[in-house]
This record gives sequence, C-alpha cells and structure tokens, in this order.
Amino acid sequence: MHDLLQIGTFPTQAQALIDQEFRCHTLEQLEADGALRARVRAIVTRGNYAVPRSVIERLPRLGAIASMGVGIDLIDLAAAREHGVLVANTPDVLNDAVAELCIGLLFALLRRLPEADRFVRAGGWQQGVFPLTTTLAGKRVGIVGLGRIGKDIARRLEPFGVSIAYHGRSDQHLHWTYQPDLRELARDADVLILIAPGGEGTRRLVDASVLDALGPRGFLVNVARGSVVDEAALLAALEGRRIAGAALDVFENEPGIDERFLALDNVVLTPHVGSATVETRSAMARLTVDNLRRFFEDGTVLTPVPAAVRTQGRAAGPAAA
Ligand code: NAP
Ligand code: 8YV
Repeated sequence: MHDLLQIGTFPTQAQALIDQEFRCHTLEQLEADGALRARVRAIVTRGNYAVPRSVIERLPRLGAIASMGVGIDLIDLAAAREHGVLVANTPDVLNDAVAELCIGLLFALLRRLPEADRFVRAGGWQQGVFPLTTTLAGKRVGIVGLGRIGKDIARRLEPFGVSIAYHGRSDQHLHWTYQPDLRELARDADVLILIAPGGEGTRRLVDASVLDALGPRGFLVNVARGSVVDEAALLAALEGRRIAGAALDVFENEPGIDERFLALDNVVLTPHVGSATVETRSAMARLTVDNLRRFFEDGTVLTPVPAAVRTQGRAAGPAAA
C-alpha cells in the first residue's frame, strides 16, 4: 500500500474508499517520522482545505496532489508547478448536483420558500396571508463563469423562459449573449449567478459597484466561492435593500459565517453543499482514488488541472474548514 498525506476530513464512504487502497497519514504523523515523510509521493485532500507551499516543500518525493472537488483555489499551484507536482481535481462528475443546487436556491430565493415553510410551521397561515413573491419566467439572468457547471445551469434555466447572458474573460461564441463588462451584465440582469473559480483572479470581482448595478430589484446567487464577492459590500447592500436578496452556498470565512447574514430576511443560506449528494460525492471519491491509482501506476493522472490554469496559480489563501 502506498502512503499518502491526507489533508482534511472526508465523508465516511469516501474515506473508506481511499483506505481500501492507500495508507493515509496526517501532517503531524509525517513530522514525527522523517523516513515516512521522505517516502510520501502524493497528497489527498478536498477543495475546501489549503495545500500551502510549506507543505509541498516539506515532502521531497511529492509528485501529485489529488483533490476531491473541482475548485483548486486553495492549492498553491505555483509551488506545485515549481516542484513538478501534478494537481488532479474532479471536474464534471459534480456538474449535475451543483447546477441543481443553484436552480433550487434560485427558486428558494425568488419564491421565499424557506420563509414560507417557517410561516406555515409557526401558524402564520391562520393569522394572515404570505406576501406575494416574484416569478422566474421572463427574468434576465446573468451568469458569471460559463464553464462546465455554468453551462449546465444555463441549459437547465432555458426551459423556464428566461433570457441568458454571461460574463467571463472570453467570448465563447455561444447562443447566449456574451457581456465582457461585468457591471453591464449586472445592470441588465434581474438575477446574477456566480459560478466562476475562486482565487486571486476573481477575488472580490463582485464589489459594491457590481451590486449597485444589479440594483434594488436584482437577486444574487453565489455557488462559486465566497472570495468572489466583497462580503462587506454584499452585507451592506442587503441590509440597505440596495439589492433585493441573495442565495449563498459559499462564504468568505466558512464555516464561520458573519452573523449579520443571520438577521436578514432577504437571504437564503446553505452550508457549501453544491456537490453534497450521495451519488455525486461517491463519484468524486472514486475519481480521486482513480487519479491516485493512476499516478502510482504510471506517474500520470486521469483529470489533471490543465497547465493553462496551473500557470495562473498564485499562493493559496488561509485554510477553510
Ligand atoms: P470551469 O469549467 O473551469 O469554468 C470556470 C468558468 O469561469 C470559465 O467559463 C471561465 O471562463 C470563467 N472564469 C475564469 N476566470 C474568470 C474571471 N476572472 N472572471 C470571470 N469569469 C472567469 O469550472 P467549473 O467546473 O464550472 O467550476 C467552477 C467553480 O465552481 C469551481 O472552481 C468552484 O470554485 C465552484 N464550485 C462550487 C461548488 C459548491 O459546492 N458550491 C461545487 C463545485 C464547484 P473564461 O476562461 O472565459 O474567463
Ligand atoms: C466541495 C467544491 O466543497 O468541488 C468544489 O470545488 O466546492 C465542493 O465540491 C468539496 O471540495 C468536496 O470535497
């Protein structure tokens, strides 16, 4: 059995799958055993844990980092590249689950479903009527980051009778409208959906000016990363009703959450559960193990993070739990 450094905890089934084929060690165990540390050739981790340069440089034989998740914003890609370390993630197998959560959040936000549920449970129906909400049909949706998941979200939205535009660094020449200016996209949207990668390139991309462009009738859905939004500006916009509301699966300091969100009635909050279905998490775990197995077989991985993405890598931020 090959030895791995494991960073973070995994769901029980995923851990069992990894443990069938590999012997996992914590960083503390490796620090206590220099010979073991010198043997370790791969790290297994998840998208919400940091893999900093200091760890990469602590393992002299490190050749691969296999992350269970598609987002690699917390891995120090520059350090990995410098040391010839492959980075593998789990793209595509989670698209359905994340796109479904996004659509679910969107309806929960527009139709105020969590609040309606609380209203019924608290006996509010016997006292009065629930306020009218707003319909998705006819709305203009702007998607920030029309990649694998973004396209699946757009495809799922089409039958609801919305118009769709997107923003990214490049025009993909699709039948949806490309908008190179994010503020213009927000100005022309009733709903702004974020599903771009996190990291330095997108840090606080959605700032006060974008939120003001979205305006008091506009809704924000963030299933990307907390870092993509200026959270202080978002809280101010929500509190001041300068945007209509937000549905958020991701936060700047998760799982710590700014308590000001909890007092708001114009937000729907979920605990980073985009990919958290039994089917998807087991597919992600299988792909992670397949990547590791392949690495130990022939030094390659099945789903490497492409070189173009890896060369944009910057130092990773602090660990999220
Ligand atoms: P992907 O296929 O790489 O797509 C990313 C898209 O973002 C691309 O279309 C890219 O287009 C765009 N983009 C990159 N940099 C940008 C920038 N600076 N400004 C605007 N757009 C930019 O990735 P994916 O598989 O769809 O995943 C997207 C992200 O979703 C992940 O990185 C992760 O952070 C997040 N995610 C969240 C959950 C959750 O549980 N909530 C689950 C899975 C994934 P251009 O190259 O044209 O800019
Ligand atoms: C999870 C995610 O947080 O894939 C991602 O980028 O954000 C999620 O799927 C996680 O990494 C699952 O292990």
